[in-house]
Amino acid sequence: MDAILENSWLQFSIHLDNLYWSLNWRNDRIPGLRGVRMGVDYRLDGRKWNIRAGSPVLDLNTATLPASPHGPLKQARLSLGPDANGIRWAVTFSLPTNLPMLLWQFTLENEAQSPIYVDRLSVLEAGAGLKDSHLDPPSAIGPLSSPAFFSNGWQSWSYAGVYGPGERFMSTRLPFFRSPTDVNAGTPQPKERGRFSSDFFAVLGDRESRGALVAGFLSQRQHFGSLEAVLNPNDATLRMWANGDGARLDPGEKLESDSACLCSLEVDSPDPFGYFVEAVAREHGLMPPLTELTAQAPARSQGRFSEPGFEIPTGWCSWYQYSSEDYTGELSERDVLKNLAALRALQPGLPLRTFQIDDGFEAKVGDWFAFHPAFPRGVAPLAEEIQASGFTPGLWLAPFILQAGSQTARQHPDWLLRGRLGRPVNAGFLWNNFATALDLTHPGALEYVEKTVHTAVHDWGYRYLKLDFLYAAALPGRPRDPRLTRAQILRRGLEVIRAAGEEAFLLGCGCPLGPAIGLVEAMRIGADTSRRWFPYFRGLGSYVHQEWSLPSVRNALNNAIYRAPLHRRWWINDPDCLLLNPGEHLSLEEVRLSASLIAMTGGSLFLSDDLSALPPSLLQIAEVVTPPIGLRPQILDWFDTNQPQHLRLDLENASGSWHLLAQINWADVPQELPFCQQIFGLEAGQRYQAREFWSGSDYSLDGERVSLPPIPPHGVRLLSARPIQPGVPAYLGSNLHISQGLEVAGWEAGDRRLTLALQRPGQARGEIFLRLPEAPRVATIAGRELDWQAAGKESYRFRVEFEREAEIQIEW
Ligand code: 9PG
Repeated sequence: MDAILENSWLQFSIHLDNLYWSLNWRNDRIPGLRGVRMGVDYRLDGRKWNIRAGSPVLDLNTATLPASPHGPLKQARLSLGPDANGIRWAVTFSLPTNLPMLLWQFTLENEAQSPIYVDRLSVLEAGAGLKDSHLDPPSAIGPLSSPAFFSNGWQSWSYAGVYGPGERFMSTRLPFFRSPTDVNAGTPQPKERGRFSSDFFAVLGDRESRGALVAGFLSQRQHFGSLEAVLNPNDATLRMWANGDGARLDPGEKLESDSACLCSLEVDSPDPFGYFVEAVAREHGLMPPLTELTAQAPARSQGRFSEPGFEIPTGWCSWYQYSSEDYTGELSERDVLKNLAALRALQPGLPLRTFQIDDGFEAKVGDWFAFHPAFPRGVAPLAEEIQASGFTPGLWLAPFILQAGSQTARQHPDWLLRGRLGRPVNAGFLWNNFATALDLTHPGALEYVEKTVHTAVHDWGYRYLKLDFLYAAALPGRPRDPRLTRAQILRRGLEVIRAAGEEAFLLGCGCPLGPAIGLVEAMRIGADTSRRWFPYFRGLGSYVHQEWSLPSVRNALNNAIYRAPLHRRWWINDPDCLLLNPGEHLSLEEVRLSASLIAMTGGSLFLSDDLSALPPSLLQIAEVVTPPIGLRPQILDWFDTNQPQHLRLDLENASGSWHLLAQINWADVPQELPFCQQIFGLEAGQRYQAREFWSGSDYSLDGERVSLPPIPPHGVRLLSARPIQPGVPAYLGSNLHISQGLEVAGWEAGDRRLTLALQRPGQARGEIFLRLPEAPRVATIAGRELDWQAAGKESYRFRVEFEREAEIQIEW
């Protein structure tokens, strides 16, 4: 007996003989899956069991069910078992009527006499590589003539990027140092070419047909999900499972998995991840449920983090100026006060809101109620001073991890998460020793976390918390409550923090992504930055250049690009700080690239230089990226390379609509990257006037390939491209804001005249460029005469100086 569910995108069928299912897309560019297998691995009385089939019974409900976050659903429920031990297993497939995706969920019921230990829920096994059993019919994915795989790393710092068939997975060459921090213990780190893994979700698709699939989970409340793919042309294999972590399922108990999801993805769509990422947001109540009505016209702007009033965080963070090469803090109260005074003196020109004290104030990581000698008064008085200076007080905490030798570890050995041999787990080689972690299933440990956060928010007065090293709650071990998975333990820990700091703004860092969704306002989505392009580690030189989770500008920017689709849907993305002062190892070009990409990917904007010693030329870079643009860009070549070169952001205001186009040179040598408007998906028939932000050069684009100067190593070409019409005035850009147009607060073009208003914080001074049909007869700013010069064909440069806001009148 076969069963079929279908909607206008896909057709899903289950075959009960041999138990497998298939998925076909009406759009034949999207890879289909045939012969998909599933299974459950568990242990009972020390023996391993694997359920793959067993007298399946199907209960089909093709009538549409009401209310779900994803709109109306059709469902098919498959019940299996009980197996020889009395373990029942069921899978519910749900097909949303209005979405190009299939969802399915496992339940497992223990009807045996003894507890079982769940190792793996295999929600999907597909492709030609499933050679481990006789499969009839054989399984297949595709066709995928030119396969590629997008991999998402486990936690904030872990690498995200795209691979092609002959490539190698970016795994660490320093597993001793990096594995505990960056890698999910349940996700393989393949070594051979063409084999890749991912956490939570991944994309498998075809670079030729431009069609792909997102495979992933809608949440990570119950389990950490892992994926593994093997890519060979026309022969791909995909596995996806939920890690049971060996959690105990007692007799009479039942577990329910997170929903697995397969979703179609159009590689060249302006928002390829939209359907999947928004489904995840809806699953967590961060976007309103889909209804018949909203399904017709998906309201892109809806959702908690895209409300017009939701402000993108900006501020200053102490870490990158006051830390050493081996990542230990070297901060003192004096440094804090000096920078506070400096930031205050920079008002109102540099309106950053949050002043965040990072690692270094505490006696030891884990001992939050004792302070480093450089902070003799503790941190409560500083919060007061920060507040009095007009900023939101921000504080770093690492509530789940314990530094070697901390008082907390010594006084409460029962709070520590321990491994099989009873020794405290290794939470990473940090602060020149092995750190360890709290066992959050111990009520005392959880209470300590609660007290730490409550104290920081309510007693000390910090309303912005950077919560770091959160992966420590999800390390493999033997928790005191063996019934909980690592994902459940982490999520419960975060729920306790959320409740203790209810009114605070929470930033997750070093955090496995899934379990934090809906519990934090912002999330670090990449490795730390540093004042270096390449990662640096204990003098190992270029041996560590392929470490993608170590601190470096390149590493931080890579993830800011690849994880841009999450921004304003799951949280506000935090790309880490913008370091302005190049120091000895960065170039000005690298600083400009950082500023450009941080601005274009829309996340938080934090500085971390010594603000009392910033030269005006560098300060100006901070000014032009403030306020943040806040939007998500398109990454045009995201699936074609592991170093995307082309970003596009479409902007619009009273002055009209324009495009911000970034072209990145990741190479270590200058490159003449070809430029034409088609690369960026701009209309070939439309003329544009473009202005490069950092050089101020302008170019006119008419659909032909233009030859532009080479881009320096690790540099960027950042163009604003305005469509132009003959005889119509246009705003061409400025050096006032990196968007080259968001500084325009009003625009009214009349007969031979133009009125525009500019808006910038503080004292603004710079140049704007206008396209006018004729040279100005009259030009004034706030009633005073305005200086201008011809700057090319029909283009004019105006030197402007004003405070906060000014009106400009031009007549010709
Ligand atoms: C404070 C810092 C900053 C930074 C965080 C985090 O050795 N390590 O593996 C390691 C990784 C990250 C790290 C420090 C050490 O940085 O991302 O912004 O807050 O902690 O200690």
